[in-house]
Amino acid sequence: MKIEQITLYHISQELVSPFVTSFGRQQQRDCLIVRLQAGGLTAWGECVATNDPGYSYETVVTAWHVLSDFLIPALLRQEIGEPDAITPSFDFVRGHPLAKAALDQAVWDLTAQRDGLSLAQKLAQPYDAPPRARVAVGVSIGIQADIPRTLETIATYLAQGYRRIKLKIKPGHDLALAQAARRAFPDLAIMLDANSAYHLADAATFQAMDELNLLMLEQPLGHEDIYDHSRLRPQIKTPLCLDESITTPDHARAALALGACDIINIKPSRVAGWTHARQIHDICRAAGIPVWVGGMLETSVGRAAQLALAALPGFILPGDISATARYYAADIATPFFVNQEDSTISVPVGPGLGIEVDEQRLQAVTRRQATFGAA
Ligand code: OSB
Ligand code: MG
Repeated sequence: MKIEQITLYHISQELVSPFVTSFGRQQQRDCLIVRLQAGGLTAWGECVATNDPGYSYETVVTAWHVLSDFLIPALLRQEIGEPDAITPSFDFVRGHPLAKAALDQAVWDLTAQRDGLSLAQKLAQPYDAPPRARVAVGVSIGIQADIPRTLETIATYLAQGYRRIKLKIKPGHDLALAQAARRAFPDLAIMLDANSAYHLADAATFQAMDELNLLMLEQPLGHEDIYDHSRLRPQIKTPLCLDESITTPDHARAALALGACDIINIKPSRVAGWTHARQIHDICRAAGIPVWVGGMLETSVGRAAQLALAALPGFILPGDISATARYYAADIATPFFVNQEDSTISVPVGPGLGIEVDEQRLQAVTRRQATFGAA
């Protein structure tokens, strides 16, 4: 099967409420959507790069450039067999995992559809167990104006059915917040995400959290660091999770060998796609390290593929896969809802991503569009 045509869309949507982290504030959420056409099938992928190089060095502009000038021309020439085969064909581009992941997702969608499988079934082929039908999810809460408003926001999400809460922290907005959240919600699964805002010298801040029974502390130190995390870990009781530092399966192996973490957040986009995400899942599973699926404010195009990944056996912790309406008033594809009774989302069962893209809505939010390949 050869890919006949690829369309790139730069879309822009206003978030329901601003999302604030230690690296910045997002209100207008831009990203790229890719559409592949091959053998009468249409497949979709999402590039989660943003306007600012805050979480990653990639932006919507660098991703547009790398996709249109390098990755798309390389993919258009290829015969598509199994989706893993495209990963090495992108090695000639160093880095740029968010750009690569968009095409990787679409090729996984395409090949699952071709094989008459849901993406979850396609991803689960190497394992004994079938993919989960529902996956545990939690909600990631951005930095709020103050502690009382954070507690109110937590209560709002609990009322919607979420049973795992992640709070973003930054220096000066950390210990008192975590203590207040624990006091207000004694039994809740609470975790913190620092997005690389601290240094090893801040260990005392995290030691003071030892008694709070937190689910985990995500990426406290440098976004490219592994070694200092390995030095922090024995100094604190809270399980340590890496996000930003793990952008390849090699990084995952290094982190485990160095004892740098107890848990890994696997964001398929951060690791160049679903093939690497599954490899990291396998590395962690063999080492007894739990993993969960991280998020990047995806539209339902990206959320569908996160859900399929989270259905694999090693994903034993709740993922950052909150309902679509939480970020987008109207989404570009079939929305997802949280099952209130157990804080899960049902994994799509249709072929491929198992969603319907609303092409009218897609056009309405598109800022720029380009088509590659034969008309
Ligand atoms: O660090 O996990 C993160 C969003 C944007 C960039 C980085 C992160 C996040 C989230 C949101 O925590 C997860 C989501 O709801 O998609
Ligand atoms: Mg994170």
